[in-house]
This record gives sequence, C-alpha cells and structure tokens, in this order.
Amino acid sequence: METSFFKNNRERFFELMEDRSIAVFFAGEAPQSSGDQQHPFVPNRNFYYLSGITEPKIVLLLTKFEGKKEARLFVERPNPVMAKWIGESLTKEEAAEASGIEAANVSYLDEFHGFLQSLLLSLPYEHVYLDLEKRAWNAPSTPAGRFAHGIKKRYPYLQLHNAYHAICDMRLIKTKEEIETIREAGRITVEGIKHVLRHAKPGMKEYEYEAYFDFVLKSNGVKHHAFHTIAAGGKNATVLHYERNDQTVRDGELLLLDLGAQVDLYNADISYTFPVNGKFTERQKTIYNIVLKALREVTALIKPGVPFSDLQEHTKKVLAEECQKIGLIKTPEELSKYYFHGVSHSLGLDTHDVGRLRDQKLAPGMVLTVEPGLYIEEEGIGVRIEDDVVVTEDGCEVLTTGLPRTVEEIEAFMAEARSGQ
Ligand SMILES: [Mn+2]
Repeated sequence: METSFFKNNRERFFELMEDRSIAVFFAGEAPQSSGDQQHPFVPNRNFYYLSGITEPKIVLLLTKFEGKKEARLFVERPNPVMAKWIGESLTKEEAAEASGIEAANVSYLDEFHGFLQSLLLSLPYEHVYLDLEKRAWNAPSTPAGRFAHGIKKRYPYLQLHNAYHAICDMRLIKTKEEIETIREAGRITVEGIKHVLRHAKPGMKEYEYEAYFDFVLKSNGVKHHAFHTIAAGGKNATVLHYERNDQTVRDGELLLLDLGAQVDLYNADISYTFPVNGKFTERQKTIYNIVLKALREVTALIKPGVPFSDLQEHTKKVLAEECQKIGLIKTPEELSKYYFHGVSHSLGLDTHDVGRLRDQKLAPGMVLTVEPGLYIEEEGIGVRIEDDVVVTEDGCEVLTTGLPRTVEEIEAFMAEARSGQ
C-alpha cells in the first residue's frame, strides 16, 4: 500500500473527530501461547488502516485542536540486547516511511505518557477517541480498554468516544489499491487450487491436498492464510467449519476446499468442490449444478442499490426451486435442512470483514463473497462454490477468475493434468 492510502484514511477520520479532541490507536501485542512461546502477532486492523504499521506495541496519536490536525507515532526505543535475539525493532525513519507521518513526529514509547500529560495540561482538550471493540462480555482486556480506564481515572472531564464503528464503516468501501490487493490474493488462491486439482487422486488424506495449496502460497511469498483451510472430503464437507483435515478422501467422493491467501493483510476467500477421481457421479453433478446456478444468478444480481439481504433471499429461492424439482425437498421451508448459512459477507482486511453490511444497499467499492452451498449429510455430499466480487458502477466484477467452474471444465482440467503425468 502507498502511504497516501493511510494518510487519506487519517484525513477521513480527522473529519469525524470533534474539535479539541485526541484519538489514540494501539497496534497490540501477540498473546502468549504456551511457555515462553507467543501466538504470531496480528496487527489490529483498524490501527493498520490508519497507520500502515504492522509491528507490535506501536501507538498512533491524532490530535485536533482549533482546526490544527497532527498525527504522531510512538515506537520502541532501540534495544541492542533484544536486537541480538529477535532483530532490530522498527526505527523512527522506517515508521515514518510506512505511515507517511514525518519523522519529526515519531517519538519513543517510553515518552508517550509524558507527552500526553503535557498535551492535556497545555490545552483544554475535551474528547478522546479510542477503538473500543468488544466482541464478548468477558473478552480479554485490550490496550485501548486499559487506556480508557486510565483516562477516566486521571482526566475524568474528558469525554470518551468509541471510534470502532466509524472506522469499520470506512473500511466497507474499498479503494482501487485495496481491490487490486484482494485481486492479487485471489490470483494466488486460484493458482493454489489449480495445483491441488493437478495432484488430486483418490486415497489421499485431506491434509495432503492442503499441503499442495500451501506450497503455492509459500512459493508466492505469502506468509499467512486468510483463515484456517477447510479441506473436507465426502461427508465431512457437510460440516461448515470442518478444520480437522486428517481423513482419507476415497474414490467417488467430493472434496470441498474453502481457503484463501493473504496479501499485505488483505484476504481472498474461495470455496471449491470437485471429485477427487476427476469424474462427477450423476448425483454429484446434479447437486453441483444447482449450486453453480445459484452462484451465477446471485452474482448477476449484484449492483449498486440492491439491498444486501436480496442476495440471501435469491439464493434461497433458486436452491429451493431446484431442490424441489429433483425431489430432495417438498416445500421451500425444508431447504434449511440442506442450506443454512449466509451467501455473502464483506471481505477485506478481515476475512469476515467489518462494516455494517447487513442492513445496507450495495455500493461501488464493496468487496463481497458469493458462496451458495448444499449439504446433504445422508448422501455424503457437500458442495460450496465461492467467488469474491467487487461492486462496480453498474454491476460487479469477479476478482477470483481463472478456475474451471462447470462440471465439464473441471473434468477436462483434471483429465488433462492426468494425461500429462
Ligand atoms: Mn467466505
């Protein structure tokens, strides 16, 4: 991402701030896993969106007073001993370069509280904005949460605001650069799925398929998955978030993949279903084609002004009609036995991206998944097909192109891969 992206995001947030206000955002830290090991560090996404920084502990401070707007960063002071063990921490110059905040406005973390105190003593600030995201009553405390307590105790006259929802709403509409980054994550994900298809044969373990996908990600310099890969053979595919991936996929079974690469913290999310022996049975073909029909019809529906909820309604309509035609269900209500999730979610810095899409109408720049499915446990058939799309001025564009999608295309692709082996 260009620094102009983060600068622009800060500008937009400044616009939302009251005058005489400060805003503080925290990168966060990796939680402990076991012993002296830590989970991999995942930067707070709203912090990243405003700062461009992907290192832990760093603090972003925005101040707005009588029209004067200023952004400051606080980074770790260089520590020669730690540098020998884990490498250098982010320098002031590097922080300035990544964020677009001038180096003169980058200080050390141990100076943060002193700086804040003199700031609040020198001018009559009235408001504090913090990202107080809260997902559960008992969720572990966050740096912003702890900071909020400190502020309330020491500066009780300051009015506290939660910036979380405003930033999430900003993130809902993607810039061209964000869209291109998701497209790149999609391209690598597509390449990974094709690599799996080329090596598929009955009798392989689910994790072996996963390994072929992972190889392509690493080969492309991708460090992180968008989420835990689902590689579910046969009946396992009827469990929505199956992640064990340790069973054998037998001749005649379908494999359902749901996976994605992450590029510059932006995610792709594709579901793909295919027969491991390269040939659909008649029944599998019938079910697959119903789901594909839903995918295509719902994708064609996407354009600005369409209520997000229409996508789910139309998916249910297509699936119910087709399932009634083949006698799988008798009434539309019975569909819930075989289809029981949403057809779409926002996609971006988070795989299930933030922003209140549910009650909104689609608008240009939104990036969404389209992922209808049918899960028939008693037949050991689970099919989900998923693309990522961006809403354009007059419709939508699929970002995850280049995969064999029809029954004929998949069978031909796999037959060709086999003949070359
Ligand atoms: Mn998805």
